[in-house]
Amino acid sequence: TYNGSWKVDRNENYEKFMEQMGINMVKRKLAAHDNLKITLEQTGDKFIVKEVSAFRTLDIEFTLGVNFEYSLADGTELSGSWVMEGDMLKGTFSRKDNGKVLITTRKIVDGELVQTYNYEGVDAKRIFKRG
Ligand code: MYR
Repeated sequence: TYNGSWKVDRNENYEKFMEQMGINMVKRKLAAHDNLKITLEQTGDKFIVKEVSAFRTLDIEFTLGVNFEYSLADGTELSGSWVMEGDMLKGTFSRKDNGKVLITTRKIVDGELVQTYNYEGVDAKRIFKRG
């Protein structure tokens, strides 16, 4: 189960990914150390995600397979949805400003929550521990 609180422990290639997203260097440096904590609460196909970081606190609600809107901390707006593929969550979102697609997945691996990101050929990971 994904339920519970997860604190980011480490990143892989996240700065390159943010660069591909067009985030400037100052913001990338800050975002690499955002102390992101997410709390996931799944009930059937509905999820509530509480996101807390150095930048903001917000609650997101979505239903698997149903489109919703989400804004990144820099204001970039995305629209898309999460689906379950086996025991992995897969999110397909497109940017409203340029139509380009961001793919993200969440999976539990050895007790850690591994979130992958792909945008325009660049892959990254953020790995979270319970806490
Ligand atoms: C959630 O489930 O946490 C809410 C929906 C997440 C949508 C996609 C998140 C992509 C975040 C990319 C960070 C990019 C920083 C440049």
